[in-house]
Amino acid sequence: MSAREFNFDGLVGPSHNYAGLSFGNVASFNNVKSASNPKLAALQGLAKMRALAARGFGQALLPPQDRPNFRLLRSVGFTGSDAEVLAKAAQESPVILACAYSASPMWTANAATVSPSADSADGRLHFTAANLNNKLHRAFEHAQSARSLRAIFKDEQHFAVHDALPGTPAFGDEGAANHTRLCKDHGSAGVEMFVYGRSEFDTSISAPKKYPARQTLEASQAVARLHGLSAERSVYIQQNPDVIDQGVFHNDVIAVGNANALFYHEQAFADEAGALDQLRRAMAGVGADLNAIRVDTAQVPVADAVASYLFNSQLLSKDNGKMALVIPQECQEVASVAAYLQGLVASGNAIDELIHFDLRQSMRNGGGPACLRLRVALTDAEAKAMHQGVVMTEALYHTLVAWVEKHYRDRLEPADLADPQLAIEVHTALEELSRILGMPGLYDL
Ligand code: SUG
Repeated sequence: MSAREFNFDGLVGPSHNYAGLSFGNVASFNNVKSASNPKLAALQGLAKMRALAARGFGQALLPPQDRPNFRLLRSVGFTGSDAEVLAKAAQESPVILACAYSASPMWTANAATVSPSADSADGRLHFTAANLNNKLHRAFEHAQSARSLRAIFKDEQHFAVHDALPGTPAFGDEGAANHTRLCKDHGSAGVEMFVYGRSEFDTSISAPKKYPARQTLEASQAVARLHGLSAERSVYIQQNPDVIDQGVFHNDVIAVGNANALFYHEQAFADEAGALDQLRRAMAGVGADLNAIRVDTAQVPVADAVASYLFNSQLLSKDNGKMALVIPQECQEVASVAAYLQGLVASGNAIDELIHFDLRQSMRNGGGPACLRLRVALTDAEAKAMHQGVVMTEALYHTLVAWVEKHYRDRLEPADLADPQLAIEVHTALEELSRILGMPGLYDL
């Protein structure tokens, strides 16, 4: 069966801010408490969606989440009216208030892990919402992620949306950021590659020393079970703990795959040769040859990969049989990366085009092009069965730009999170958005 990949980009919410909440994510830490521009952030994201849709790539969006998360604030003892809850949280624990206001749902690569119907035992497309339990500010996203996915993919004949795994350290799950599907083409059975940072129970597996490993082997295995994946076509690979300690908090900061190509840094995996060998053997079973595009440390040091987000790019299949690499503007500004990319497109390998975007507002929180999107390969029947209101078109783009212009501020400082008016603005904007997208009841307001 033929299938087409859709990228579901996170629409940036009206309270996009920099709170320095992600220990281990260098950009988030470096930009702590600087002023953000929610309007510009949303427009930058929309520009990417529009441009890729105009090029003919499958493009849709996932809506922002409701902010602040009053349920979180009330569950930890802040009481009273909404305004009182905000005032008390701002006074007693600004960091918890920032968690309740986190911008992080915009990085939809972390919303869920996705297995297309060609890979699953029951022939349905499966999603498991990611529990993101490593960070307080992300640990509550899964409820709305599952709700949004169920609203879009509600036809149970085609789709299954699983709730998040138990929210304990043993099942730390960060979704598609640590999952790559390699295949001959999107419609036929593929190999699902799960990259984990540590194991809860296997003490022979080394863990990073400085920064947390967010994804466990046990979580990856549980997702594969829920999705009904075959053992021969599921590959588990350990991320190199040393690169986690250098700021590679997800595998999608050091590797990206598409179709039969894996574009990766030589230091990405704990055992590079073993990883490639496992992938080659599994891919032979689906009639695909691995095209391993390796970037050496001598060409691009890990620090430059982290600074530029070279690997947090999107690899998109084009009609000419080649692939485009969608990169953030920062890749042109880091000398080693810019030089490497010039050679890459000239090399005659699978990647023959670079498409770059200004995503600085997202990048300053450690989110590049690949963080901003959740990949979903859909057959024609599935593409018809999903909710159509989220598919990016010129008309939707213009409607959303007008909506952003109307509701978003162009400057948000940490102190603004205490402003009760901001919460009201966000609610008003999201109520209107659910009407624009044709998704009544999207939010549990
Ligand atoms: O989880 N940043 C996100 C960035 C996620 C990037 N996603 C992928 N690599 N797929 C994170 O670290 C920062 C929020 C703040 O500090 O305000 C944040 O959550």
